[in-house]
Amino acid sequence: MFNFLKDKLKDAVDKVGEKIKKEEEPIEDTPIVKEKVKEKKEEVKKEFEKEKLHEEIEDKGFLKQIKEKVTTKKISEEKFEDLFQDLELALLENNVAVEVIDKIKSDLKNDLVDNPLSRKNIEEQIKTSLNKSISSLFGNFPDILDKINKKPFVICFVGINGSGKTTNLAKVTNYLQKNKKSCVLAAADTFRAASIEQLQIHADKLDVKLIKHTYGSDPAAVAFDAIKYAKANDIDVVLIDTSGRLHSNENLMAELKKITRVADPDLTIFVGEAITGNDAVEQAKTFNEQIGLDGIILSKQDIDEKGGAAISISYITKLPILFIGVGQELDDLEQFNKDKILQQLGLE
Ligand SMILES: Nc1nc2c(ncn2[C@@H]2O[C@H](COP(=O)(O)OP(=O)(O)OP(=O)(O)O)[C@@H](O)[C@H]2O)c(=O)[nH]1
Ligand SMILES: [Mg+2]
Repeated sequence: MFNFLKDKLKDAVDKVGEKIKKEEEPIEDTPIVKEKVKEKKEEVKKEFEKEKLHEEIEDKGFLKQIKEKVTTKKISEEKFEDLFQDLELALLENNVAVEVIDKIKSDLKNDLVDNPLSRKNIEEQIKTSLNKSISSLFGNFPDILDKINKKPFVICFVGINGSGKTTNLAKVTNYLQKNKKSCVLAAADTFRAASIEQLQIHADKLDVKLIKHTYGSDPAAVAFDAIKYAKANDIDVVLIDTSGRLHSNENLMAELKKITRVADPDLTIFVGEAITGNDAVEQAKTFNEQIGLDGIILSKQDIDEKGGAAISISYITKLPILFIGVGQELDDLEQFNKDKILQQLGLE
């Protein structure tokens, strides 16, 4: 699926490139290029809506592409639109949300067009402007430890199937334990085959109590029992695993609402896969609308060459990225680091 989109985009980029090369007059006077980009933007948007794009695309990474655009492009001040069209396509190709691209464009325009630029350090000025714009997409993301303000503190993990909820719940437990917080886990995914055993393996490894019922039982009751256990045993944090569900499945979303009503979590974390790009952003938006979220864990960042979801998700949802998942092991969890992203983009 992704390869199809990749080829289409490559064709488009080649065509636009050819046009730019052929063009004698200043590029901003050629509506055909603008039109082309607009068309592509619509096409990409439709493609994302139509298809469920869950496969990794083997492509030149976003970070590298942006770096190339920024470091190799020599532009005069008049060529803002030209520069931005290249950037725009690179951003689109790498799963940056359209709303975010518009914001970056408007920031750059404000910075670069209104202020006359000297040719000498134009690249530096563009880089600074991009840095500032992308920086402003992220707020100050809190450390989860600073959020823990009551006992027991209840955290619920939600998201679509296979996004990494259970694995990242275990990683967060590991992080909390390392910071002297006692934990209990709730196996509130009573639906998927082997889900309870999967969590049991993590619980054993972490040496924490797992509260579990039988498959098919009420997940809200499991969560309730785990909280009861925490209260009786002076445990700091309850971590509730839930089964994966699509936000479009009304029955399963109703079940999730019941869990959150009964458990009344202090923190509801959406776990989304970075590699799914715009899909992860859309899912987070819908889960937020339906059950209310407090933060995001972006999983599988280690296998995401593009970075679009990382750049877009917090700006679009207004939610903090609490952690990023960078592998399958317990220690493969990192705090979101804005500077690191900017560095990888070649903007610092
Ligand atoms: N590379 C990588 N793999 C991950 C990461 N997080 C989770 N995984 C893998 O993704 C797969 C699915 O992870 P789970 O934690 O079972 O996902 P889930 O959301 O609980 O899945 P369901 O309960 O079936 O909805 C597993 O093979 C994990 O090892 C990550 O940050 N990086
Ligand atoms: Mg799971």
